[in-house]
Amino acid sequence: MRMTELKKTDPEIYNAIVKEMEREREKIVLIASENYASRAVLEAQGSVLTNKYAEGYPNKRYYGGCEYADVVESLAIERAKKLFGVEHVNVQPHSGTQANMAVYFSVLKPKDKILGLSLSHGGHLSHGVQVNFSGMLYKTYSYGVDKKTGLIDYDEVRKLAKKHKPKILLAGASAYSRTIDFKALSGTAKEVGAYFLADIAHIAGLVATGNHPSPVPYADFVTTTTHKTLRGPRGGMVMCRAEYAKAIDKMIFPGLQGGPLMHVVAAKAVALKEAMMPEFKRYQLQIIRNARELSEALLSRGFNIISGGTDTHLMLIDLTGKNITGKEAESALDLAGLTVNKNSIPHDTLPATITSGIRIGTPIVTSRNMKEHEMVIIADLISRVINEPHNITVINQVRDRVKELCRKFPVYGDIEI
Ligand code: DSN
Repeated sequence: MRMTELKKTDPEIYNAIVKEMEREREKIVLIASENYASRAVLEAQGSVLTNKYAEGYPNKRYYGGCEYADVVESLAIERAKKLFGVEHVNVQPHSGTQANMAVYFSVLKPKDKILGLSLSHGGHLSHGVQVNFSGMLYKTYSYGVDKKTGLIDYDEVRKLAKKHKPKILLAGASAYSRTIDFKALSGTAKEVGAYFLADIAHIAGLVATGNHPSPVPYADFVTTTTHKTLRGPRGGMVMCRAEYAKAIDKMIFPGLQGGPLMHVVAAKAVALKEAMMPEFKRYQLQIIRNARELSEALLSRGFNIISGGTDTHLMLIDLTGKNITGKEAESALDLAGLTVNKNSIPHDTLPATITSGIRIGTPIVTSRNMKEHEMVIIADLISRVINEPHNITVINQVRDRVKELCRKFPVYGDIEI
C-alpha cells in the first residue's frame, strides 16, 4: 500500500494523508464512534471496484459487466444475514442517516409522528432533530433519560408513546452508555401500533458478538453504520424482516440513491467476515472491559459519569463540577494527544457548540491492543489535563507519555505510505 503515484500526482493530498496517518498513529483516539479499519478493509475500499456502476441489486442490474460486483454484494448480504441473524439486508446505504431515511420513507408519510431518544440526552440527529430532514419532514417527539439516574425511563417512554401515538418508535443512541432494553421498547411499540426501529450504529459490534442484547427478535427494522464498533468502512446497512424487504430495497435504489459504492460494499463484506472470527468476539468483550475500567478509574479521580458508569463501549462525562466546558476540555486534551469530542449532557445549560461534557469510547484503544492497565494510565492522563488545562508543562508531559504509549501499541505498523 505505497502511494507512490499519489505522491507524484497530488502532493498536497498525499501530504494530508501522511499527516492523518501520523495523527492516527501518534494520538490516543477516544472518540466512541471511530475505529481503525483493518488493512484488508482498507485494501478492498481502495480497489478498482470504485470504477464500477452497479445500479440495482445482484443479478438485477442496470449495467453490463456487473458479474464481480454481484459476487461482492451477495457475499456482503449473506455475511450480514448470518452475523446478525436477520431475514433481509440491504448493504448499499452510504451512511447510517441514509439507512434511517430509507426506513422512514418506506413506512411514513410527511407529518407522520416519530418518537426517539432526544439528541441532548444521547440520541442522534437523524432520530427527529429539527435541523435534520427527520425533524423537517415528520412530527417528532422525544424521550429523555431520568435526571437522577441518567437511565432511559421505560415507563416514561410508554406514557409518551400512548400520548403521541407515533408511527415509528425508535431505539438507539450516540451517547448512551447503558444496555438498551429493546424488548421493553418493542412491547411499547406494539401496544401503540408503531413500527419499531432499532438503530444499532454504535453498538453493532457488541450486538454481533452477543455482548449487547440483539434487537433483531423484536424490531421491524434494524439500521446500523459499519465503521464504529463493527470496524468496517464508512457506510450503513438496513436489516429487516422479509415482509419489508421489497419496500426497503426499492427505497434505497432507486428511491434515495443511485449507483452503490461497490468498493465500500466490498469493504463491508470484508469487515463482516472479520466480525465472524473468534478474535472479533474477544475484541468486543475487551472494548467493554476497557470502558468499565476507564470509567471506574475516572470515577475514582473525581469525575462524574452520567448514569454512574457504562455497560458498553462509551461513557459520557459531566464536567460541570470541573470548571471547564466540553469545548475547552476537547481542545486541551487534543493538545496533549488525547482526542475526544465535546458532548452535551442531559439537561445541559450550554449550547451544543460548547457543552458541559465530553464523550469517551474505547473501540480504538482496544483495536490497538490496549487493556485494563493502559485504561488506568489514560484516566490518569485525562485527569491531569482536565485539572490543569492551561499548564503547558502538564500538557507536554502528557503528550510525551501519550507518544510513548502509542509506540508501545502501534497501529498500521505494516503500512508504508
Ligand atoms: N455523530 C456520530 C457519532 O459520533 O456518534 C454518529 O453519527
